[in-house]
Amino acid sequence: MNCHAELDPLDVSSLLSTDEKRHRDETARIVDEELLPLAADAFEKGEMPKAAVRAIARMGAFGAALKGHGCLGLNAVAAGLMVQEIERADSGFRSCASVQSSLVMWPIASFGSPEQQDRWLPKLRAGEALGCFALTEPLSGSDPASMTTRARKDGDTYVINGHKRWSTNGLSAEIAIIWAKLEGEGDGVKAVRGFLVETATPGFVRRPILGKMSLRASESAELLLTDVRVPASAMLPAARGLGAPLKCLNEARLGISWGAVGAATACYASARDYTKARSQFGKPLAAFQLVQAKLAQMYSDIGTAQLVCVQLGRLKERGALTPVQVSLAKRAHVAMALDTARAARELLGANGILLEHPPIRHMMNLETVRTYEGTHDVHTLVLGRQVTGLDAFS
Ligand code: TGC
Ligand code: FAD
Repeated sequence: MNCHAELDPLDVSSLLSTDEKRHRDETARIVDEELLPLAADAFEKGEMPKAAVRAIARMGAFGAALKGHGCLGLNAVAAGLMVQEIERADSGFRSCASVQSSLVMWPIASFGSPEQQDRWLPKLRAGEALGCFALTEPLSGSDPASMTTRARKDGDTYVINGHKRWSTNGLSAEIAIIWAKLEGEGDGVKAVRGFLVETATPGFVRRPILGKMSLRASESAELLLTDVRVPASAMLPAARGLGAPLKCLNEARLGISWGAVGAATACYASARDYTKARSQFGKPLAAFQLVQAKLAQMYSDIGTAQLVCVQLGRLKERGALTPVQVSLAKRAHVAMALDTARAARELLGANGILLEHPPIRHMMNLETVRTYEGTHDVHTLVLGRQVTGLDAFS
């Protein structure tokens, strides 16, 4: 079941243009035919399948909202609908697409030089190269201002030293955006710069993060940089200060707000179909009031979230979307999707713990989605600051 075909309680489809519906439906078809069949196996093996990267590239989802360099140049709603469909298959697949689009291509398009854009955007769009985004460090997560990675100017080069952690796509990536403080610019957030570092550069070592119980289809890497020397042209010229990576996160968090609805939809559909087909006490599970209460909650929550997504997209299209609105939706939709996944898992009884049904996989994945791109509680504090005018971060 795609996100709209059977589950559109508030007729959100009527708010979409013909073009937006066409992109949504074409993505849904590729998701059904090519991504969904890979999802459980990829989770079990703990691998991002190359076939999934190819399918995402073929649907045009890498950099779908960018203009030029062969990108589709979609509006925010059409791009969001694509993301929603991809996460219906697996949050790990959506993560690969989000990082590539919002955290690698978007900063190159927004902060990069024409040479950087011409060199990397066509390859990244086509999925011929993957990129990763390295902000988090072992001792610097929710508080990226505390990063210790440093770049030192040395003639026509920069020399980078540091340790990054949890970089999605980091094992296969040909290019990494490394966020570091520039020596000589002080220790504050204004010293932060972004560098396009080829992962084959001497001194650049990456290691897989093993033992993950969540987002298993996604690559998570540790990146160790020891005297990594890059040309001065590797710096993103227009990225100055911590605001630059945080602007990238606004893009990715918006995608997560859409994607979480896709994951919730897959869980709802699984629970609805299962409880209609299975009988206990002489009648279908779906005929019991307690079961209907859970399905009704999912139906209502997903419908409301679909509507919020379209509103966010329209705000973005007219340049009016604020980071606080993105925080609101990321926080609310991921929490909703996790509640939905847990309730769906429960409705499947013992069979709900099996990988052959999607809820447990989505449930495990969504623990990561709740944590990355700003934890649930970090977004609570962003909203708290908006409401009170008082900063409760430190
Ligand atoms: P502060 O340190 O005071 O300010 C730094 C500068 O950044 C500006 N800023 C923003 N700009 C644009 N959009 C936003 N959302 C922004 N948030 C802050 C801020 O105005 C300031 O600019 P300037 O010009 O005054 O220097 O930061 P703050 O107090 O505003 O923010 C604190 C906090 C905690 C909200 C922020 O540090 C934060 O968002 N922390 C969470 C870190 C995070 O989300 N990391 C994600 C790593 S990447 C990832 O998880 C990828 S997962 C990918 C996947 O697989 O899908
Ligand atoms: P911490 O910041 O140590 O937080 C731990 C707990 O303390 C959380 O519950 C948090 O909410 C709470 N907390 C922290 N500060 C406060 C406070 N002020 N008040 C109240 N509570 C607080 N990062 C990248 O840079 N690139 C990536 O591609 C990337 N991909 C990821 C993929 C996966 C699978 C995962 C799990 C993470 C990924 N991340 C990535 C890292 C992610 O962004 C961080 O995990 C996240 O920002 C939280 O940081 P932390 O894990 O260090 O937790």
